[in-house]
Amino acid sequence: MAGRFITIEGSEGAGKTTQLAFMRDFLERAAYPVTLTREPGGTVLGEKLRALLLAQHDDGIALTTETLLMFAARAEHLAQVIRPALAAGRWVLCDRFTDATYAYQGGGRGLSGAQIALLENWVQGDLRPDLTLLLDVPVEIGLARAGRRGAADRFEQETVDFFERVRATYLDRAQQQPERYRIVDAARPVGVVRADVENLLAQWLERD
Ligand code: Z5A
Repeated sequence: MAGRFITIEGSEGAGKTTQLAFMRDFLERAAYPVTLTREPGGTVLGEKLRALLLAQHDDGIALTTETLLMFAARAEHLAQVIRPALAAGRWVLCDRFTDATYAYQGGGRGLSGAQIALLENWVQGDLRPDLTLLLDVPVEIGLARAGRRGAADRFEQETVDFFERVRATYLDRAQQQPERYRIVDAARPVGVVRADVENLLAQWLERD
């Protein structure tokens, strides 16, 4: 049986990494084989590209370069990790995927959705996540959480307006694709968000 591809998205400090670990535990308790991974990253080359993407560069990075590097890491991730795991019947839980490109390079930086869709179709073929959980949190709450973690990376230094556009793009995409997306109010305490996420997963498993 083919596996399932589940992604988790959200703007800065939404709690994706925290909730993804709970999701893995929840699925493993139900005896599903899980592969936990992240973007950009998830492979040796992808993690090197991630380091380049998150680092500060004196001359900056052109938007086209940034987008192509995201998709280069994604192509490697699909070839080395995601497609083999799905073919082996594993459940792939991925911290961010192409919705993040629409939100950050699209909504945040202004790249057109049509250009992102060209790369999405080329790199992924018809592979899309089966389920995407959007952890939605007001920007000021997310930034305050992320700020407690230490030095800010290249994305974390963006303006509040940038993160407002990212959040709005995610919400817009979720509203346009209700079959695939589930929106979770992630401004609440960790345990409350976890209970919601597990309920959503359980409902989705019943329906699947
Ligand atoms: N990016 C892109 O531009 N284009 C793309 O195509 C892709 C990515 C794939 C790295 O992503 C950057 O890459 C990202 C977008 C860009 N940049 N930004 N911003 P990342 O996902 O690896 O890194 P991140 O976005 O910086 O992670 P994050 O959002 O900051 O963290 P998170 O995973 O959502 O949250 P967390 O690590 O689980 O929690 C953060 C802190 O909050 C931590 O101290 C927790 O204990 C705390 N926390 C978590 N949940 C709660 C609740 N419910 N209440 C209180 N405190 C909480």
